[in-house]
Parts: sequence; C-alpha cells; structure tokens
Amino acid sequence: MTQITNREQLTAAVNAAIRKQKITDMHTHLYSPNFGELLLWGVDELLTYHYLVAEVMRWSDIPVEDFWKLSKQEQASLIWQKLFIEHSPISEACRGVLTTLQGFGLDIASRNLDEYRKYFSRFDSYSQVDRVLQLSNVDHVVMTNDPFDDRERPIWLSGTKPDPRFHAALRIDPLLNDYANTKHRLREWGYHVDDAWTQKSVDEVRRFLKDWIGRMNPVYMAVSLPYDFQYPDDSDRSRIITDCILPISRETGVPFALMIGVNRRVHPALGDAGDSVGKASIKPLEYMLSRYPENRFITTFLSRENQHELCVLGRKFRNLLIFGCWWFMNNPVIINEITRMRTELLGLSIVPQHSDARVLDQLIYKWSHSKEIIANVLIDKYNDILRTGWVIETAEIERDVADLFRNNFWRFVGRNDMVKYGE
Ligand code: RAT
Ligand code: ZN
Repeated sequence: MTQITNREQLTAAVNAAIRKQKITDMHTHLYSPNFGELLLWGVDELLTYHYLVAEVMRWSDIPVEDFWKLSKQEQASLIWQKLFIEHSPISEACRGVLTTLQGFGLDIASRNLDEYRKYFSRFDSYSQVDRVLQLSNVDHVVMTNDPFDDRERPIWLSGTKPDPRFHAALRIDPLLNDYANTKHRLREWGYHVDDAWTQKSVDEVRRFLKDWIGRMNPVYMAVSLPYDFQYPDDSDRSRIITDCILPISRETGVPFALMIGVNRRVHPALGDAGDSVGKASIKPLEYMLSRYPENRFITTFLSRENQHELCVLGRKFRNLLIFGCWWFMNNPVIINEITRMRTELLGLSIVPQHSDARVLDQLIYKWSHSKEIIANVLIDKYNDILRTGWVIETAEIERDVADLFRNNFWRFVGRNDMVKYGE
C-alpha cells in the first residue's frame, strides 16, 4: 500500500487511477453493432451531430429546409467549412471532433476532411466498436431503447440480443409525454387500453411494460420530461406514473430514471437541434422520493439553476442516484462547477458523468474531456483533506474512482454481479 502525503503524489495517483479505470457509460444513444444502421459512427456522423447543426446555423445563411435536403456528406462538409475552416473550432462540440480524430491518431494539422473520411472507410461497425471502446476505456455502455421507434422495435421483436457490453434502458417518452396518441399504438399492438383511464387500461399498460422489460432486460426505465413537469397532477402522465411505472419498477426492481428540464422544439425546423432548456421545479421529484421510499430513482436535470437544490435533495433520500452533466450541461465550465458542488454536498455517492454519445466515436472525446475535469476536482478535494494530516492510500483512491466511474451505478440498479474493483 502506498501512502500519499503530498499534492504531487496525489496528482500522479489520481491521474493513474482514472487512466486505468474502465468506465460504465450509463446513458448514451449508441447501439450494439448487431442493431445495424442504428449505430452511428465515422467522421460525417461526428460532424452532423445535432449539437453542431445548431452551431452551423449561426454562421451559415442556408435556409434550414435546404440544409436538410443536403446529403449527410454535404451537410458534414458545410459544417466543416463553416465551423472549422472559416472560424476556429473552439466550442465544446467542435473541439470534441478534433479530440476524437486525434484519438484515432489522425493528423489534425492537415485539416484534410477527405483523408479523415478515407480512414473511417476502412472499417466496419464491429471492429469500430472494439477500437473505440478500447480507446475510450469504456467497457459497458447503456443504450436508449425506445419500443415506440419503428426502426428499433422490429429488431427487438426479432429476438436479437445486444452484445454483452451493451445494456438496454427502456425509454418511455411517448407513453408519458404523448399518451393521447400512444394509446392508439398500444391498441394496434394488442394492448386493450380503454379510452378512459380504467383498471383495464392500467393492467394493459402494465402488461406492455412487463413485456418490454422481459424482452430488453433493461438496467432502468427512463423518460425525459419538460421543464414544466408536475407530479402528481390531473394528467395521463401522472396517472401512468402512479398506477403503472412506480408499481412495475418496484415489482421488477428496475429503477425509474427521470431526466428533467427539456423545452422541446423551440425551433422545430432544426429537429433535435431545436430543443432547449427550462428551469424545472424540484417538487415533483421530492414528492416521489418521500412518498415512494421503496422505489429507486435515477435523475439528472438539464438546467444549471436546478443543480444546487438537486444536490440538497440527494442528501435527504438514499433512493435517489444523481448522475451526469446532461446535454447543455456537458461543457467544461459547468462540469467543473457541478462536480465540485456534488462532491462537496454528496461526497463520492454520485455518478459524475455519462456521455450521451449519439455517435460511437464521441465516446473518445466525451470521456477524455470529462475525465480531465473530474481528476482535477478529485485532486483538489483529496488535497483539502491531506492538509488536515489525513493520509490517503493509493488503493483508496482507486476504490473511489471505481465507485464513481462504475460501481455506484451497478450497485444502485441492483446488479452487484457487475460491481468490480481492480483490473
Ligand atoms: O443530448 C442529446 O443528444 C439530446 O438530444 C437528447 O437525446 C437527450 O440526451 C435525451 O436523452 O433526451
Ligand atoms: Zn440522451
């Protein structure tokens, strides 16, 4: 056991522990490679990430409708030209593309997009998954699996199982955010929900959830919720949560993840790039945590303004796991601030980050950027206790890092078989 007594040793030990630690990425939009075209990868996908579509619109005068008529390659070329060549690519999303290409060993100074395209054209998705997981040091990836998605649904129905490194998360946005339309789809699929919210509707929605839990074996059920989310209230959403989601979550042991604070389609023509953020109320979550102590909840908020009260709430309820810096929060300045605040209020009982990657290769930058910040936060926090005379063992740092990047998640979702310390 090596004892650490000064900041220099500490910096080396924290950096080494984080470098070695295999990561479980608990929320992504990636797919197992046997899901075919649903898994996105390559430089054109990196460049057309919706975070960059939003940014290119600020420099380009192309009408939005015309942008969508371009081929993927043409869109990527336009984004490259506007955001990388005509202006320096210093935004987090632009920098991410460069970090990713650098991770593959490509010549960033060349600025040669065609060369980058050529590089990716040599691979297939299976080998690319192995390469990217190795480069990013991620060994488990949680997907976002939507049974209402017409491209994804048939894949599950065909009995396909994901690669064991990829885990399902049952995403139920259409059920909770658009039940008026969703109930017709449920009926098409043989779930006999009534028009009104009757016991039969309750039973059928529960049956639907159980069928999909059986099919996907998800690590959690998840929903993204608007900033004006209220609970309980007189809405289909509240009724479904109370009568179906919470009881099924308790019965099956699959926690319920709430991602709160979206302001959807503020600029609808931009598609995913047109969503925004709003400050939400913490009260619905507080109500659920206290009213349903037997349920386990996982949460992240989109607005910076909600982060402090969320940490305070986390101190009151152990049935809450707080995770990640979500979407507009996934920027260095905010990751730094939020991770500091979380560790000060909640110690090491959090999951500091997830990638939200939509393109496989993004795992490289999302994790390398975040790890650098989290390492600096940990160094400062350990150093503060060293200054009191407390002595830290290297093994204790490795334990803490394993908890943050892997074990806190698996333990919370009841998968103790996945909890692992050391190599
Ligand atoms: O971060 C994103 O890419 C968003 O578009 C959303 O997908 C968000 O992360 C979500 O899971 O709803
Ligand atoms: Zn997401």
